[in-house]
Amino acid sequence: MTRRQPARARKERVTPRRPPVSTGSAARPSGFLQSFPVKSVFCFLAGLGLAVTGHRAGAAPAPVWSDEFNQPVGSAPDPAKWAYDLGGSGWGNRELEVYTDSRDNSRVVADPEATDGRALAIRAVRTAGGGYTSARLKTLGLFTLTGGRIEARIKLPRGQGIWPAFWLLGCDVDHVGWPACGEIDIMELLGSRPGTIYGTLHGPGYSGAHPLQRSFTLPDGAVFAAGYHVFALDWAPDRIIWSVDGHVYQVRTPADLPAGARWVFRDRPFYLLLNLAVGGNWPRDPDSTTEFPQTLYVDYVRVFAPAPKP
Ligand SMILES: [Ca+2]
Repeated sequence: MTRRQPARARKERVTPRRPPVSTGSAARPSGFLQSFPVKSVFCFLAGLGLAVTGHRAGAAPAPVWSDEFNQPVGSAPDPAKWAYDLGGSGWGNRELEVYTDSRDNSRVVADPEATDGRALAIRAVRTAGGGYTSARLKTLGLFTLTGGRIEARIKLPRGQGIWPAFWLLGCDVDHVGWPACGEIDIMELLGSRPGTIYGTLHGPGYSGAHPLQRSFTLPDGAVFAAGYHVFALDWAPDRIIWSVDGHVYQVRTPADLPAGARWVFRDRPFYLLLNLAVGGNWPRDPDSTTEFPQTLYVDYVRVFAPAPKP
């Protein structure tokens, strides 16, 4: 396992995530001061809402939030559910892509392999000038959660320098910084190792060179680009479980933390992200073997409420 590499890549990942030019609350410095209280209140209310809906007696096990990505082909991701991170600052990892809100980089497409025939496609494109564009979607300001089951059915891209991710970030990242805000990576893949995915926790005292991380590799040389797989996180206040297609490959509790470190995944709101990066400290840059465009297909994302307390 190359744990030092991803750790180093992630060490600076979050704090510089703001694009150099962006909109609304992402602008600094005034945007930071003005937007944080709004985001915080929203995160609190959204988290509270999830907690409330999760304890309805006798409720059927339906998602409390989901996107089936079954809008008309060509549609943008639902703006009521997803916002964009925009720009190309490298995101603290020396990534090469510029994130856009263009339909070139994110749209609903027809896919017979999707459960409902349609999926979100996040596409990394090489531009005529030799750069790359892609997309990074987030639910910040629209939906947050403090636990439960999160799952997504995803068909992954491949190739040297290709780095897709489905993950969670603490809503207070702008206030407390990273890694104090906490980061839960439900699934990351390096396109140079297309049969292996990673699940990771980053927090204060266990990021940088020492995140909590395990990988899962498909048997018999199979690759994640060959079809859809379900990546899930079962998140209780003091236990986080990662699985692929129902196979659990990692369980983490506060007992796994380094001495004196703080578990930052209890009763704090997080938001979802889906992105497709190109290059960066961990995957390294694309090379002559990398084919573009590369596409991350998402059939659905579903969030289920935490199990009621006995
Ligand atoms: Ca779908």
